[in-house]
Amino acid sequence: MRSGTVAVIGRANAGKSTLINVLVGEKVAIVSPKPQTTRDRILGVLTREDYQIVFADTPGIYKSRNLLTEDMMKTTETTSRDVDAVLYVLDGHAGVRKEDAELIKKYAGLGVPLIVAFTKTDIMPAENIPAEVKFLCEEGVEADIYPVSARKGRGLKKLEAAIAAMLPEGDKLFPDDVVSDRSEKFMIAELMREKILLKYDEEIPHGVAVVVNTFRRRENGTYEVDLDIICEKQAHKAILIGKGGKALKEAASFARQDMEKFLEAKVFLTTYVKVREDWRDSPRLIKEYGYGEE
Ligand SMILES: Nc1nc2c(ncn2[C@@H]2O[C@H](COP(=O)(O)OP(=O)(O)OP(=O)(O)O)[C@@H](O)[C@H]2O)c(=O)[nH]1
Ligand SMILES: [Mg+2]
Repeated sequence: MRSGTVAVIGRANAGKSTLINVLVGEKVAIVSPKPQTTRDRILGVLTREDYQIVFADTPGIYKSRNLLTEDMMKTTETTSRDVDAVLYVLDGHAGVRKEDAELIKKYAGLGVPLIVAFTKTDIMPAENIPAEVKFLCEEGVEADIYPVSARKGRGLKKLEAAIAAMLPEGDKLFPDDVVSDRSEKFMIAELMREKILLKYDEEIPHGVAVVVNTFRRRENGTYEVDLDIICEKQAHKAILIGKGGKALKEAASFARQDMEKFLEAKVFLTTYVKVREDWRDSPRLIKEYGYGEE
């Protein structure tokens, strides 16, 4: 039996969480087209007959602009130092940059094995792949590179086998039926945040935190969920709610549908929008909303 933890690292929006979700076979982390979707370290567990891979999803590498993003970068750094292997995710569609080569070399120097997943190959010309790989080699990258498409499910078997081969011999870290280290309540808050990332532009979702106040399973099997959507400015609150409450109603309805799928039960969702000026620069509020290092 092989088992161990693999830090999944790469630039923001590279496709890390998407890749983990397809490898694990269940949604353990939210995904969006905007950078900085993942804010916490989230474990996703893949158990097979002869190995168990514990993926540690991390916030994408991004220039930090406030205390929250600074904390997110710290999470990524500490996660990369406490694992058995590193999977560096490259966005093939966005193209490989010198910065990627530098980052790969940096993480390869940490003393644990590292491989590279070159993802989103479904939305780039296949003939460009060799040139990108050549560029990385010329920049001094020695790691093995696996082209994959999380969306089309291409190249995943080979990647999975290569990841498993990097792990040490050892007992499973999690029971067979566990896919994530996060609670249902955490996923509920994240699903709400995912819909906000998808529905609103630029600064609005990045300044949003979701806090679940009530998460209760009623006797008849339905769930009562009551949450706060916290934003940074009065103007953002108005945009979040929209004319006659229409925007929020739509976002909440999308979120509720996903919550119902996730919990396999009917959900009664109530949402409130609150303003907390500059919470992303308040150590106290960042902690209160559940971000930053444990
Ligand atoms: N076409 C295509 N799109 C992909 C693939 N993988 C991810 N995406 C898209 O890329 C975007 C970013 O995906 P995420 O998984 O959220 O990326 P991430 O690296 O976790 O991003 P952060 O958490 O912000 O660092 C989303 O719109 C995904 O749907 C892929 O294999 N093919
Ligand atoms: Mg992510």
